[in-house]
Amino acid sequence: MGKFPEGFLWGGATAANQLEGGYLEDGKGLSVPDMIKGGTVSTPRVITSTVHEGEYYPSHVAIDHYHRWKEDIALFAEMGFTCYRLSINWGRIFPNGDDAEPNQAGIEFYRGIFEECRAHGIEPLVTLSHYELPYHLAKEYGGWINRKLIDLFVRYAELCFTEYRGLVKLWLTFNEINCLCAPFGNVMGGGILPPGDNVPLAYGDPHAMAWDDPSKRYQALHHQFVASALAVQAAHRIDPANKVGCMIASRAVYPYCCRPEDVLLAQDTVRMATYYCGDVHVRGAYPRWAPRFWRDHGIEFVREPGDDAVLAAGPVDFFSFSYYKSSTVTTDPSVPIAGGNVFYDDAKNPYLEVSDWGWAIDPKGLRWLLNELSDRYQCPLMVVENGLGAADTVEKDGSIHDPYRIDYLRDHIEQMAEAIDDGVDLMGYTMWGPIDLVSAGTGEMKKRYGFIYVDKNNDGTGDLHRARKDSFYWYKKVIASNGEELG
Ligand code: BGP
Repeated sequence: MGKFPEGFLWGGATAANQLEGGYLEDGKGLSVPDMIKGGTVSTPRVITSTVHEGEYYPSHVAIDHYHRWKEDIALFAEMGFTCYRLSINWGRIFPNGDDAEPNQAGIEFYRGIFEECRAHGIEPLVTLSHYELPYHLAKEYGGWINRKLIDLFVRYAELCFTEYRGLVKLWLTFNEINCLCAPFGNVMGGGILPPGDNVPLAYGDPHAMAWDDPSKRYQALHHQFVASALAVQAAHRIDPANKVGCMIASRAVYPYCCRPEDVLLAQDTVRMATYYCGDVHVRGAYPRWAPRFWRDHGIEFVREPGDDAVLAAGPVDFFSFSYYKSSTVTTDPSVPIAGGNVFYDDAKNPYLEVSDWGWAIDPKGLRWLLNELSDRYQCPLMVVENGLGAADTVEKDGSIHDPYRIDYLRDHIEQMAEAIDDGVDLMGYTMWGPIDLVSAGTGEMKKRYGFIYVDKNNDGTGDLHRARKDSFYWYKKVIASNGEELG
């Protein structure tokens, strides 16, 4: 097994809308996730057109990090984090997205967090857009379908680069930008709203799919690519020490069997899962197979003259991605489809266990993916999300034993070490959700990723106190030994 290099970044990742709460405090405007309610598998998430009084919206209080961030960062520091990935909620900085002046209280809130991180020797890694579009931009502009959002985003990004110059050097533009390649990306990724009230968002739900228009999604995605490339250039201009990465939801993709049809489908799937967006971000151009993909799927969108030059001029400095699971694909309809909250019509892989939410657990897939990305992009890579969503039990004495989480993370860290030995240039690892937070996919609290337990339930009850799980002490040792003691 390889060794992790000196200075390897170890930590965890969160997103503002999933942990902060304080959804209208100190001048913040409504964001798209603030309109999403529900949060159990039996009451799936829906988006409403107004906030329904008295109903439970998970982001409104979330885990109240807005008032407890010092305590939370101190716990991250206690584990020895050298890096903390978090997002800035755009609506704290520009409450409506198009305001003439920024909201000073929002700017100061994040400054406090970054200073606190630095005081603990933690390098902040900041996502500018993690499913957090100001609701006004979704409602009045149509979300990212509207080209005006490019300028509004770049203005917001420039303000962040200027305000936090010297405090933040590592940036990501759009979280999991490739979620716009699939219908469920409409709302969270693109701010493209459905008509009506109480509209389901669950993957596969016929109502959720009925209003989907792929051309609109790919238009929105194109605007994000242009905005990202402009932001990369601005970041470098404002502070040459800035490094900006892309962030792509990635998975290993396997053919179910060696039938050439399955192999071709796997190739097609990984292209659309990862390379479509990766190529634009890293190589600065759409891949050569994109025009055929657009034609075959009836996708039409506007690329203005000059856009290609902008993309070419704004390649990212590093490639970051989330990795939770692998996908197995087949053209054979008789092969059983995997169940659970999986987002894709994956075949059931007979060689892999799945999480309680149906995600295929596949550490070796991470090594495969790291090698593929390294060969293709030849740039530094970073795993900025990885983890196991699981229900935890609090014992009578308050302890929380989570060996399943330790096993999952250990197995993935081991495979990262193998990939480093394979020659992969890996910068760091921020596992997802070091502290329990709201699930992006289901809105649940029960789907916990954290080393730190938060007393909050799916219905919003709980006193929000924090508690260290067994995995907390385990990760502390991992970091202290720079990945040697995985015990
Ligand atoms: C990614 C998102 C995160 C996060 C994670 C886990 O897609 O970037 O925001 O939540 O997945 O997913 P879930 O919360 O659905 O378990």
